[in-house]
Amino acid sequence: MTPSKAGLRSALLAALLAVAGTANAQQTLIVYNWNDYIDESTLADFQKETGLHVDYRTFESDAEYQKLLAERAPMDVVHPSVKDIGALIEQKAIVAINSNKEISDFKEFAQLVRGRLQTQDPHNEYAVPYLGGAVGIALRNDLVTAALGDTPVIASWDMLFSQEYKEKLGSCGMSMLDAPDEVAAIYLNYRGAMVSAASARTVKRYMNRLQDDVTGFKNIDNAEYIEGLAAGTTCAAMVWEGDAYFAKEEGHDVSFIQPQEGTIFFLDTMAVPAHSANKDAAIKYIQFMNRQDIAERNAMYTLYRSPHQNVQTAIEDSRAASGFAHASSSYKNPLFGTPKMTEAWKAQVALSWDAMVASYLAKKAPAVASVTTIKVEKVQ
Ligand code: N2P
Repeated sequence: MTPSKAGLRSALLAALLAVAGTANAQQTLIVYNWNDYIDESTLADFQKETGLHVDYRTFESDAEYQKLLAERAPMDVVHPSVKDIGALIEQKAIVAINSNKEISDFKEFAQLVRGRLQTQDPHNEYAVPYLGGAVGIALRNDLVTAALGDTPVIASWDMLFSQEYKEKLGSCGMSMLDAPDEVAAIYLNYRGAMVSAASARTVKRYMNRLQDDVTGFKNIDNAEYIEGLAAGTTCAAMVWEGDAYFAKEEGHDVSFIQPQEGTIFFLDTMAVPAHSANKDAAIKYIQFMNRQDIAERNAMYTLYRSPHQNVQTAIEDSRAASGFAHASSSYKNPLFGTPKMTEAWKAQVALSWDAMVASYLAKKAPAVASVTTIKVEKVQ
């Protein structure tokens, strides 16, 4: 049977679409970022300005993106923690993108950010800072006040790890980050160890203690606390600060504490995996996200800290005027970075972490049937 004209036309159209589809596919950039860590309007603007389509995906932990990188999952931009950049360079998992300083230069960044970058990427060639902040404790005030009675809220990790506080707060939902390097550094420091000088044996000893301390916690997780604080199923959680401020801004009775014993200043970056099929487009993306107006929008929206000194200063000034209180007004002590970890340190943390999680899961009481959680949507 001879094909009809209409049939020919639709075959032609299908062929044209297929070609267009291929062209589009080549222009699609796959970006992996942390959950709840962007103002999505910046993605829309990037697409509008460049015509490049972004396939935006999220991960929730270091382990997750490291696995994706190791498996060479299709990916053009990744947002690794700065503490891992040295290792990623050594493994040749990421490529130099900023040798000519066309994307960023040290001088635009806050001093603490420069220090963190320099220990991992001495010439600012491989990783461009994205957002950062403090690790601390988020409290759901109404629940905590009820559970504590006369016991005061204190700016201390004791709120999560001392017997006294755990006995009171355990029943309203406690949570710890699933971030082995950050938690290990914070916990060792809190318990009085010299974090950077700790031997593998010391790490092991402290991590065993942590194993006891997290017994009874509701979650070791990086996303559920966001929903839990909003829904009132979590009352005290170790958090990345922006998530706590965001819950507060959304109208939930949540506050953020930066513990006096000291805590981690974390910093996330943007980098291009060596196996990216789309490196030029990836560089355009990083350049765009590092632009100061875009960096400011992301910091304002997510309530994390911009690495750009002048952006952060402007944001803090406008927040001070509006009464928004950051735990600390700037990049001040007691914030410290995750130490430049030796292989032995890292290996022991990883080993102890797995043992701790296994024991935690084994001891964890079966989940309460049908707890309702509310999805926190970041609406502009
Ligand atoms: C926000 C994620 C913060 C990133 N939910 C911590 N590295």
